[in-house]
Amino acid sequence: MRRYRVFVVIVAYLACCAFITIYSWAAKVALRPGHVIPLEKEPSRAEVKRMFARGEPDVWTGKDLETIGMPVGGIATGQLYLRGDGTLALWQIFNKHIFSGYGADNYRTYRPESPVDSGFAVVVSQDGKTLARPLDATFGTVEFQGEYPIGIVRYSNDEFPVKVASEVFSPFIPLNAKDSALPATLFHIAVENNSRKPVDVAVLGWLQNAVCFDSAVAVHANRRTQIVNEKGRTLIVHTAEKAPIPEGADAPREKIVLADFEGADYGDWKTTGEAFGTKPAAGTLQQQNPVSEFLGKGLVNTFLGGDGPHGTLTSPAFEVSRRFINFLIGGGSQQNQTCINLLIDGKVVRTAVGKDNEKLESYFWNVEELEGKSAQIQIVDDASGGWGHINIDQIELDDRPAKIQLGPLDTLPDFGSMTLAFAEKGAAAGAVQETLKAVAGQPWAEKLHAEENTAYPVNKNRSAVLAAPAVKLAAGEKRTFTFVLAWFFPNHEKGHEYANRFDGAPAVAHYVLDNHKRLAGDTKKWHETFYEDSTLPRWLLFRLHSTVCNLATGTCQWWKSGRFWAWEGVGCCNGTCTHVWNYAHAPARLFPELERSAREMQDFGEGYHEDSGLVGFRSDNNYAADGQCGTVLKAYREHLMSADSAFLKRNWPRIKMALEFSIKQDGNDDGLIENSQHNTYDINFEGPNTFVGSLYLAALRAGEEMAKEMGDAEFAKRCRGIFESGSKLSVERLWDGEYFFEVVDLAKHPKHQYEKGCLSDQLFGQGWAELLSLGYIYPPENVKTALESVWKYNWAPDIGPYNVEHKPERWFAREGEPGLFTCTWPKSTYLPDGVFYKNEIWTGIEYQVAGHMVAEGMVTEALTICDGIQKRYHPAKHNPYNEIECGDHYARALASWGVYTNLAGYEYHGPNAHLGFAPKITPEDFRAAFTAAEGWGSFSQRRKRDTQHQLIDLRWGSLALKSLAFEVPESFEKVKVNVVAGGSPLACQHTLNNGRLDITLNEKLILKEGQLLAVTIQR
Ligand SMILES: [Ca+2]
Ligand SMILES: [Ca+2]
Ligand SMILES: [Ca+2]
Repeated sequence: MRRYRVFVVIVAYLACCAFITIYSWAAKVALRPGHVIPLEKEPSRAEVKRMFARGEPDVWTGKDLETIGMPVGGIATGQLYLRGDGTLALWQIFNKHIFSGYGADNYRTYRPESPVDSGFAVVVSQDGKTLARPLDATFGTVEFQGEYPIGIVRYSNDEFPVKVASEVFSPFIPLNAKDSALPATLFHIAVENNSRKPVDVAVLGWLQNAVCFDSAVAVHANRRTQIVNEKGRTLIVHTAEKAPIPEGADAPREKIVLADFEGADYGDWKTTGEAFGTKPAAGTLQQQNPVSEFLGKGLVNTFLGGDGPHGTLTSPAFEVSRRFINFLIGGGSQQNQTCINLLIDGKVVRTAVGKDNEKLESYFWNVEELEGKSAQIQIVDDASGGWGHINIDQIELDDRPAKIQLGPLDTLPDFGSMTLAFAEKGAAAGAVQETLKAVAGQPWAEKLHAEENTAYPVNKNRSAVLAAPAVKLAAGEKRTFTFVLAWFFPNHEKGHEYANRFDGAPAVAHYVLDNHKRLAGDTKKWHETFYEDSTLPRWLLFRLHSTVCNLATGTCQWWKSGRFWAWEGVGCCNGTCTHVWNYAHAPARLFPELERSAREMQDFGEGYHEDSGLVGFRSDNNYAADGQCGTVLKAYREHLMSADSAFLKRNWPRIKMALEFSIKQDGNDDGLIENSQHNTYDINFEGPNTFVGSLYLAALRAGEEMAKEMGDAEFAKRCRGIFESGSKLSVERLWDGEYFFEVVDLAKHPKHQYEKGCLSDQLFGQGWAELLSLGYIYPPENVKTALESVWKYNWAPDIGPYNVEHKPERWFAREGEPGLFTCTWPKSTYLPDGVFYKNEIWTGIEYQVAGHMVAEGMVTEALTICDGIQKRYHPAKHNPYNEIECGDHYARALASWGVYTNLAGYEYHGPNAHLGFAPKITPEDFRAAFTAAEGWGSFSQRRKRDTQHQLIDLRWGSLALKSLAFEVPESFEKVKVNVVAGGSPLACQHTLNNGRLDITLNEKLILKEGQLLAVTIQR
């Protein structure tokens, strides 16, 4: 909220009138043939009405349920999905690096898989008959409603006397990162007697022991399952433990060498493709790093002709006649692509991959349960990129496992514990057995075990079950059963923050239940404040908050050291990349402590270069121009979201040096960076441009503000001077009348530039400046016109025609769907070798642009862009919670929060205890949640002809306030201001300038949870 425009959207759907003005002249522009994006594309009146209407939450049923996978684990504790039918899926909680892909394959329609068996069933007895149904798609009618973080699945069936609503979530409390990062999921299973007669109801819950999930095939160990009664609760506790190597009476038989690859050819093994050639390799191949630790003189090595070729090598059938299959393995680490498989009846029953290392290492499969079967070994090279090959040697059948370097059992990444806890005392084992007997024959019940303490070989999958004791429900009566699923896998390479606080899954479950009222209560309070208690369109709230779930996926980690670390997308592109995270605003506003840790421990810690001020963009030695400037902006944002100036004081010298690094790139202090600028499009811009340039100018403004606060007047002045020059020169040299372009010598730099193109991100830094209340960095009229041009030239209601002309590298939108292109050349020659990803649609850029549009009053356009994302991610097509770019759950999508805060015209300076709002949508009646450094709550505003009422309702934590700012209509030329907190009037001063009302309280106020601050402005 920086300035106050004459034009304010008063009645939502009147906004579409604005289009008429914008587009009356549009048809006059001469467009390049091939730029097949319509200039006229205002949404219909009905569409506008729908988008602006408050609406109801989406409820999905039927086929739509299949794509849904809503993250329901704690932040940075792995990735556990709640599927549309209420079952759990994915289960990526075992510290394995799961690479979700570079994007090309991610955007597809599929049902998330569940490799771990778990579930709930409701068992009812009525009139001497026992009926049971599992809580899944087979129940009958199933409805899913999921507004992150809370998923609700409703089950009903006319043939079944009870209906069920299952509420599933992990505690999620803004500003309380630790309680939002619990490796646990809560289930509130509400069962209601739908019939006219009493009914006895029991709820069963089960969970497979998946400890040693990946290593089970390669370790000699036992899994153990116990049913534990403690603290008035019953828990299934799954662990694993060492097992003795079978010896003595059961003497090991002589080993059988299946293949040593010492022959002149592959013998009776059969090859396909080119990768294996006609004979084993003699060692290292051409252009390959040294291959070592194979046996004898030959091995399988598919680097024949480099990584490019594919192929398979398959053994003849053999009998599995020993307990283990031992072999040596090296090469690539890609699942299913650079692997060795054990096939039975042609189906893969064991698989192993290399570690992106040429050295061969011992590995083994435990195949005890397969003894006597006929099997084949198949070696696969189905990869062409880096590490697209596999090395194998010395395959043996043996009764002893090879000595491998997996390390002791309790250090394995997937070693730990899992639990399913019932919040009360469960039924006794005997009673559970009786229930199981009563439901025998149902497929889900067949595999369940109710033994109280049992150990079994680690490669056996067993599911244990517990039961809530049967209770009688009268007709219409309802009862809620509370369960907690918890996991504890501390052996992540960098450790888990959660492991600092707990010693096992049972401890996590007990913590959740000991604090159940507060954890569930605060989570629901946030959900209610954000979704229910708001005037914003419900679909929009869904969309803007859905991306926050990325924090609870494989994209994010919170290390034992306290450092927040992230990929770009799940398992893809490491190092909390500064330029991708440049877009992510949600974590900073919801969990500022996580972002502060990334600044201090990475950007100004491990990735910081003391000598130069360079911030390695993946915590390395490499410079990204946008990431470097963005780091300064993030530092200022983290300061604004702090309760005091301690963060800024600690980091200021390094923040200043980081900015000076960018000033050095500028070279002559004129405010334009002209040299080579590596950036988020994975290329370098080679001339002045406003993508990096606006970030640079915004960083200078942030530097100026921080320098002033730190009493460094000289540096503040220097920043100001460079900023003013850069702002002026950008307009002089980079403005084409409609938008900002790049000045570059294409003869010298023919590739990767955008030159006269219209880049959607051309005002990225201006959008940042808006979010940090830094004001205009270019003249307002240029900013508005450029944003309108981005809409005009880059927004396509149907991306099809343009993508037929100009194919994208990756499709993140399909024909018929809307989207905002990264870059187009509406008026000049298309650059086929221009900036990478030019023809792609990235939700992160769309949110970035939409957020900025909101700030500029282009609310209809902004909502249309967000609605486009909502349409593309409808569950009929895609998982609505998984916005994809380079990998699943891509971090850039966290830009959505910028749209949200701009809709409220939110401005905040924690250390100054300043809070302001200027709603950009329905300012006459506005209500929305907000967060501050130490508290969050609800802001509402009501505007009438002569009065404007503001209410700040603090729902959680505390809020220090010394000054406030609001926007009033132009007609309010002189006002009276009345501030009341906790029922008492507060003395204050105010100033009114151009519709901006600044209020300064005489005394600093600390608003406490549950307290209200009311401001009445009287004209
Ligand atoms: Ca060999
Ligand atoms: Ca290959
Ligand atoms: Ca310069």
